[in-house]
Amino acid sequence: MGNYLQSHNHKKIYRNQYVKVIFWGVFSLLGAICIASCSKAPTNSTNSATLDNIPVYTYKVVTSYPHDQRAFTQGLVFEDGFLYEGTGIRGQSSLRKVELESGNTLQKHMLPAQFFGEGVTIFGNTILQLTWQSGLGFVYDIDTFELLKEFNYSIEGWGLTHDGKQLIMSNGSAIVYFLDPETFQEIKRLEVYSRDGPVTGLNELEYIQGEIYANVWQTDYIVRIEPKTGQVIGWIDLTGLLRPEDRGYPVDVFNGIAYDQKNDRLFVTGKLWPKIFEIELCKKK
Ligand SMILES: [Ca+2]
Repeated sequence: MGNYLQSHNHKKIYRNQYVKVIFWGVFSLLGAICIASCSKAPTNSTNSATLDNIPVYTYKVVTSYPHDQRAFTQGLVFEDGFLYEGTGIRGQSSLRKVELESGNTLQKHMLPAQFFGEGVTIFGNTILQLTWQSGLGFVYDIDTFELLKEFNYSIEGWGLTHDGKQLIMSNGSAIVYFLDPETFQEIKRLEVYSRDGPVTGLNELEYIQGEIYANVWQTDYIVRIEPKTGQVIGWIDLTGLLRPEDRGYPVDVFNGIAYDQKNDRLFVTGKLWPKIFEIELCKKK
């Protein structure tokens, strides 16, 4: 019996070692695949995605930067080495120029107290900023933040970006609106849809390499949208990005996507989050 047990135990040990080798082999392979699949460049190779085969991406944190934890982020863009941020809450809404590395606000314009600031985008030498329920948008000089003009719209204002020719706006629904940047009149609208139907709650936006990226309100997801059809061509799962140690005081939802086109860097943050993250995307499936 002793020999049998010894022999049996040896077999178990060998089997366990064999399993371990297989496990670490597969783990290493997956790691290699993940590294190989991570990309600073969020390429638009997903344009061929079908509804039954929409790629899912996870992320790798490249680095993080301080973010004003009083900033209720509603709009975020990166231009010529600086972040520009629009914040919300009536009485606290602002437009800011922010130094990325320090998180310091270099320039700030406060909105009149009745306005709840929303999405921002930089178009030419101007910064445009939406308000939530006032039907009013502002156009500022990018250098001085001087208010140049105002414009009106008939929907709620949430996210704002542009494709170089048209402004692209969200209002918390599944629709993205394309506006003329001179007249602010609607040119067209698209419903954003995935395999399971319309994707509602589209919030902060960023136009990146021919795609529209949109935060999905109250989730940790960004959808990548094909701008001609409205089809979702990728999901980015950012679960766990803000770690428990950064949640020691009230934080709100994930919101804020900015892209440094010159250096191909992708930044994300959230409302009242203490950090802005530079991330790379890793294809999950
Ligand atoms: Ca943005």
